[in-house]
Amino acid sequence: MDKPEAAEPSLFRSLPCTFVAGAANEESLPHAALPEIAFIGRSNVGKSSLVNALVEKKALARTSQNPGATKQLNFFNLGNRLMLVDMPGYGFAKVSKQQKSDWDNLIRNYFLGRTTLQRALVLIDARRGAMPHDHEFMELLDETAVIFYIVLTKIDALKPAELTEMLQKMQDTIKSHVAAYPVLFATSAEKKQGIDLLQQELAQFVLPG
Ligand SMILES: Nc1nc2c(ncn2[C@@H]2O[C@H](COP(=O)(O)OP(=O)(O)OP(=O)(O)O)[C@@H](O)[C@H]2O)c(=O)[nH]1
Ligand SMILES: [Mg+2]
Repeated sequence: MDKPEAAEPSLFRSLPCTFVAGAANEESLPHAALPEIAFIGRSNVGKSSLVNALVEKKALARTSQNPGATKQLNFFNLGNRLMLVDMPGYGFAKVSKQQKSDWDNLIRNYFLGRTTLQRALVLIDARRGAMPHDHEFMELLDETAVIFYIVLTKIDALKPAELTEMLQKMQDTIKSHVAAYPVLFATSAEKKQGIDLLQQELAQFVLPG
């Protein structure tokens, strides 16, 4: 019998992925040409690690154990067929108030105006759950009608019972946001858990080759 078609995740593995632009302000955003997926969440939640895990390249996006690693909107071009946008974190980054509010404004304006944006991924640390700042951003996505996935990160750090409890909590969060897609993703970039399901979901936005 013939083997079934290779599943979609191989797309992410096989396509080259390169850093194409870093934007610290609206003027330096690259031309909006490809479908885009944006990664947002608190500082240190694991955005850059998830980008690397999805495209299966270890050190494409810079990660750090110190919050505030990503300092601009970083655009990664996947085979000229999809753009992944790794964003600075909100929350407790050790940066000035001015810097935080500049990043918040840049991110807000991006969500308001980016015509090629297909989905946002709102990353939530599975050990902590959604914090006030997460809810603020999810409300912004509700208002701007940007459909978002809630993606739990670092699930390797939880015991099974803790994960079950957090998944339940997140189902309630999904229900409270009109723009939240009704399927929850639970991932570990470190242990490569849940990455294939997310790859499959995002494959629908990759332009045909
Ligand atoms: N245990 C565990 N740690 C993780 C996982 N993903 C990321 N981390 C760790 O979390 C820390 C922050 O990861 P980053 O990917 O840099 O986080 P970020 O959200 O991009 O952070 P900023 O750019 O500062 O906003 C690093 O020390 C990672 O090694 C995971 O799946 N499991
Ligand atoms: Mg980062």
